[in-house]
Amino acid sequence: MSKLNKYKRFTVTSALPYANGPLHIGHLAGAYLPADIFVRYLRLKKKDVVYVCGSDEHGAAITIKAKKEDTTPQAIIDKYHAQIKKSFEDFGIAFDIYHRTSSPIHHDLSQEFFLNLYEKDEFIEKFSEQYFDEDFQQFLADRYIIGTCPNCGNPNAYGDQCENCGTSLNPTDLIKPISTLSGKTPVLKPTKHWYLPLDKYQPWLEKWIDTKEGDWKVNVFGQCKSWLKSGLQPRSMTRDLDWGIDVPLDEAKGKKLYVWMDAPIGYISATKQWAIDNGKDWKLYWKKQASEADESCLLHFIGKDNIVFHCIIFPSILHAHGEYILPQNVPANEFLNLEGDKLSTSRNHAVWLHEYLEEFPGRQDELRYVLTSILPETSDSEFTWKDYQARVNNELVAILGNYVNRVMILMHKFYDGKVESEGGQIVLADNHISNELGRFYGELEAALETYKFRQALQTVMEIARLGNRYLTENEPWKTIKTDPAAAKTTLHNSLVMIGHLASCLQPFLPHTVQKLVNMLNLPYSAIGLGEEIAFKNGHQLNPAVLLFEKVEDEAIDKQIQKLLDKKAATAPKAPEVVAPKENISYDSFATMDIRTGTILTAEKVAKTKKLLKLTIDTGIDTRTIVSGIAEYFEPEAIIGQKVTVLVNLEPRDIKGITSQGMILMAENAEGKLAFVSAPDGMHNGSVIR
Ligand code: B3M
Ligand code: ZN
Repeated sequence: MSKLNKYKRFTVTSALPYANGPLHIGHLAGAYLPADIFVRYLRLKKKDVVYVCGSDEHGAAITIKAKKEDTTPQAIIDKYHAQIKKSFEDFGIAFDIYHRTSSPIHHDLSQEFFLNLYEKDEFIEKFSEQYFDEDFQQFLADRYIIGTCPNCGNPNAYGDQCENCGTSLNPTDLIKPISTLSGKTPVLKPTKHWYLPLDKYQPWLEKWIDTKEGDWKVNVFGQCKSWLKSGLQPRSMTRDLDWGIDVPLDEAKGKKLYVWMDAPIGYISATKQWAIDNGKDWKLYWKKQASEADESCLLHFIGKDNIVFHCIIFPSILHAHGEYILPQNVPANEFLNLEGDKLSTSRNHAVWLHEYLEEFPGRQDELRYVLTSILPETSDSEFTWKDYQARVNNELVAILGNYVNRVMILMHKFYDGKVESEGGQIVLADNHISNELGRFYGELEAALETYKFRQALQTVMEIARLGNRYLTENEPWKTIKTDPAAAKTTLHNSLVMIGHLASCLQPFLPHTVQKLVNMLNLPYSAIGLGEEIAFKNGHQLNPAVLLFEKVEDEAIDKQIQKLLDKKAATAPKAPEVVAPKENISYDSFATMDIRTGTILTAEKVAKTKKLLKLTIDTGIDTRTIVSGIAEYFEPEAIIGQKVTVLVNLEPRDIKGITSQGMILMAENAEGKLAFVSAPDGMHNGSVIR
């Protein structure tokens, strides 16, 4: 505990997942598994730690999902909160509390924060033009609007953030904004909102972020510096939405808090609830104390798309409030990919945690091991099922499981599983092993404390490798006949090493450690971190059980096939195409006179559903054409539309109107119609041939 040693108390958070869908391995690798490992380590170091999380139940992510599933936001959050909570429990993420932001305690605290800043006059109140969807009569905040990111050119940036480059945005920053409700270009309408003056906090933020240089991961620090460099803008903390926490002001009736204003406060409200449930004082974990030495070490584990909110916006809110501590570190991870492609909820390209737990019962630690081995700590990384199989079979089974199994089997074979030690208890009697273990512990702690969990796990595996080598070199199955005392020493030393393995594996593979202590016939509490287990004379070991089983090709092929099936099911279908007509001569084609034109007027033909009466400028003349497109186009919407016209079609009488020609339309297999129009710059009357 080098740098972290000065803290006696830790407040650890993992990003609150939106309760709008199940968890997948990308979530685990981003914000949960690293935090869980770290927290388990802190607990082993006997630190006072609270580890909080919960469901993020507000914002457009929830209401959009409700609309999609044709249900209420409440039904969505209830369903997914329960599912997510259970998956975390079954997988073994050791939160002290998994709370939810729909709880009254959270609503109260969020409003309290807002009012605190409001009363200090921190917010800028301003009327501004905001995008509004006229079809849906709704202002378009956050995920209700997409467009091109002005920073990186991503065409699917949201109104509050581009997930590609992480930049936080305002809807009016988007190039070519489109409403996700109607698919149309929204209009601007004035509305009042309360803005957090990030520009005012910028000098303070700069100073604070600079103190983190060399301490924070380079990706996190670098992103912060680049946002600061481009200059921060005030950011609205309120929204025109009907789902969320009410803005606690009379004049803001019907408005809600921005979800990123309330969600991080969820960490605090979760801690409050935990404190109530456990007779603790939540303030010790969140508020500034009389002396800095008494303050808690606040750590936010997140994925890289949440950096701006945890490093710029939430710290600004905490700073403006004044009574709260700031994050000591924000060890954000990059993204995990799957089988060569981005993980995607909408395309169903994911390994869902609840499905894994069902299909691989009792194999949580296999997934924990593989994900820890490939955590996207410094750059994006990739999960493949073949790699999962290889790591389980070649590392967990062949190295770790095999070592433990060999020692346990021999202990039972030679001594009926009983420790017989003249000295009263086993003492590790091998200098080389002692030195190596000392080195491993040093490396392990250094890696864990700098959030290098991949490296930390590899160090633990070094102990198993060392054990295997030691057994192979000393061959107790041979020396048992030639030098029984030497065989016993070898096996006793090996047993001590298994104790160390159990100790070091605790942050990583808790279910496996449970199996190990059962086999060793010890209580879980008997194994501290780095403390040697003193096996007493006469101690009886339990029968050997296999720690891991081989993953067969069949199981892996099934998973790969499942992903392929999902891909096929969500891939856009090839459009149906109408069968071709018989050939015609060039001459019959050449008889058609097709021109470009423009619709000048359009009106419905009375007492018909399908017909529009159009006046067309054909370049040759202005004429009337009756067209059967009224079900697809509003008359007002097509005035000025460029069209192509078959001008020498015999005039026809339709509903008492003489129609002089025909407008050409493209029609797809679903009957969708579109105008066929010449490119800009073609004057009316241009010939099409
Ligand atoms: N729910 C975004 C996400 O799931 C958001 C995190 C909140 S953390 C306070 O990526
Ligand atoms: Zn971008």
